[in-house]
Formats: sequence, structure tokens, C-alpha cells
Amino acid sequence: AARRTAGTDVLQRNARIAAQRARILPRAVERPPAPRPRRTVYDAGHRQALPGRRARAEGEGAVADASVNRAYDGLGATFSLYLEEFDRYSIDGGGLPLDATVHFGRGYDNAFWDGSRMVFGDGDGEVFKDFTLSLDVIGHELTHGVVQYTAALEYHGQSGALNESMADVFGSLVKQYALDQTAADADWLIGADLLTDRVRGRALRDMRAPGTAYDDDVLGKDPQPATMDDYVETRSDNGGVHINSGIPNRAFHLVAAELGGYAWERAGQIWYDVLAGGRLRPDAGFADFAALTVRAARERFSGDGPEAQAVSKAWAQVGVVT
Ligand code: ASN
Ligand code: ZN
Repeated sequence: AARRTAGTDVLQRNARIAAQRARILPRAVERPPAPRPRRTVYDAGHRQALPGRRARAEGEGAVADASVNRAYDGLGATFSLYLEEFDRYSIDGGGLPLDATVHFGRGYDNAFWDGSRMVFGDGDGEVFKDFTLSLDVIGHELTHGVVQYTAALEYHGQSGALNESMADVFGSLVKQYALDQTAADADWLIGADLLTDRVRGRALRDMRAPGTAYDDDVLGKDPQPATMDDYVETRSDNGGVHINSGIPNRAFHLVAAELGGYAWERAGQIWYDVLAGGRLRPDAGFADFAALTVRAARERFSGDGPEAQAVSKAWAQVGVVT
């Protein structure tokens, strides 16, 4: 009797396992593995030669250098936002390996995308700290790469300011996504962690209130306009690409704030649809871009839904006619 019971147990167990397999296996087999980033972080050792010494590659554990680890994690956070929310596989959409170099130069006060990699300075320590400290700045630099592979917005005048604004918008979304912040929770600042205590300021730029990020003896006053009435005509900074970006930045914040919830879900999706949708020309101006966002809101959501209304209203508020 004991043997028969054991035998029945085995049969029942086998039947149970077979049933589980039938439920579980087909799904596990059908789903392809999630794409993974392929990151490499280099250390320029305070020289200006690129890429520098290989410091941490994909799958390797944290190293002693915090700048290396922040860059590595920032590349990962940016990869995740684009993949999980916009279905974009890396910067080029085709799994491009992600490279970054830290400790570029000595006291170097900037970070940039050089066409194939992100490069970070340590800051001079007086005004700026290490440029890997702000996750939105990492997302900003990588988004210059995304722009290069999508609309390729020309880096001067209004198209250049749109290029800069895209970098700020998606840079901020990288941070919001990593911190699980709604539009209401987010600070909407770019580079809030970069300024030393000696600077009178909150960040490099404020998307919610352009022109108010800093007012300081060394840096001067934040020159960003918040509406077209204050658009800055200048020949410096490629025609004010980091200045007039305040106008489309604020439009994005207004849409995100009006719609509420996670900014990447609706406002970010509309902006991404325009950036990667193939209709945005490299020499697009603000009005071209604005009209495409209204169209994208209608196409992705609905003709006269809250999304399209919020987008139209935001551009009107910043003085861009759609
Ligand atoms: N950090 C600046 C930027 O990404 C550097 C530059 O390219 N002017 O816009
Ligand atoms: Zn930029």
C-alpha cells in the first residue's frame, strides 16, 4: 500500500509538472531575451586624449572610482528609458555600444557628446563639480546622440535650440524615470548637482522657469527666455542654442504638468514621436516642431483629446504659433 501511494504521488507530481510546463514553457520560449546595453567607461586621466584607459566594461562590478561608476549607471539609466518607454534599442536604435570617458582634462568645466561617445570633465571645483554627478546631464549628452541618429537637428539657431531642448527634455526624463518621479515630483532642473556651494544658483537650467536657474557674480544671470517675446538674437553659442532652448523646454514642462502623472508616458511619447518619426527636418524651427507635436498628439492619442489640447495650449503660452 505504501508503494502504491508513493507511485501515485509520483504520477500526480509528474502530471502537475507537465501541466506547469505547458503553461510556463511556451511563454518563456517565445519571448526573446530583453536587449542589454553594451557599456564601456574610460578614464582620460586628466589628459584630453580620447578614449583613455578602459576602466569598466559591461557586466563588470563597481570600481573604486565613483565617476566611472556614475557614468556606467547613467548610461544604463538612459538605455533603460529609451528601450522600455520608447522601444528604442540604444542611441542609434540598433544596439550601438555606449562609450563614455570621465576625467577629461584638468578642471574641465563641461560635458559633451563628440559624435560617438560621451565625455565628462571634473569641473574646476570652484564653480562646477564633476559633470557625472547629474544624471540629467548624462541623459542630455546621450540624447545628442539620439538626435544625431534621428532628426539630426542642425546645431545653430532655432534648430540648434531644439537640439539642445531635446537633450534637456530626455535628460530630465532619464532622471525622472530612474527616480520614479511624476511631473509634479520632478525638479525640472538640469545639472542641479553640479554647482558648488559658492555659486548662487540651483542648476544650469530650469525647464519650469527658464531664466531663474542662477544669478551669480561669476556666472552672471541665467540668460534663458521663457517666451518668444524674449527670444535672444545673438551670434555667440551658435546663435544661442543653450539660451533659446528655454522656450521649448518650458513648453514641454507645461504639457507634462497639465497632463500630470509620469511625464514620459504622454508628453515624452509625443516629443519622441516627433523626434524619431521622420517628419522633423534638420533645419526645423520652433513653429515647425510645435505643429508636429500637435499632430503627433492627435495621432497617438486622440483628435481633440486632453493631450492635443495641452500641447496647443503650451505652445501658445510660450508664444509659438501652431
Ligand atoms: N554640455 C554642452 C552640451 O551638451 C556642451 C556642448 O556641446 N556645447 O550642450
Ligand atoms: Zn547639449
